[in-house]
Amino acid sequence: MLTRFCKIVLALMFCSSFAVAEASDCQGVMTHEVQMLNKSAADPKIKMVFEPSYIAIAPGDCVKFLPTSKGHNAETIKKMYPKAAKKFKSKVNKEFVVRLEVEGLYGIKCTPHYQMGMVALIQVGEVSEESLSKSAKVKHRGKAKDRFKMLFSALE
Ligand SMILES: [Cu+2]
Repeated sequence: MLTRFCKIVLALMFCSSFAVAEASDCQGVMTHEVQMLNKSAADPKIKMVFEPSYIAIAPGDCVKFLPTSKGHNAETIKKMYPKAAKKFKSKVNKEFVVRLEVEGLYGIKCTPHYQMGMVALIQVGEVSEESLSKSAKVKHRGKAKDRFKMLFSALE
């Protein structure tokens, strides 16, 4: 029989193995790189940007966010990722890899620069008309509004 102490230790081991699972899950898996930039390489007039800011990937692929410029991170936006998927939030200035297994559309923001329009869309597998229009209806503030309008208009 397990003592209470053993059960707690087991629980901790279980949890910590989950916490590191994301990065190691991506070894040998198709990985798509997204740069986090102060200035767009394609158009220097565009500041604070994920590049590319839209990618379509297969379920189970990984996305690697690269801190090419300083001061950025990547975080899922509320109501803009599939219900069965896990939200995530990376640390500022750190490279971050995440495996996206649940099909659907993921809205991503840089936490410090959301208002400045630093947002991205990741499409995983097929996205239904319904979930596309639901995601497009989410309200945004500042420049995020215009950037999402552009991103969604390219999808429709
Ligand atoms: Cu940023």
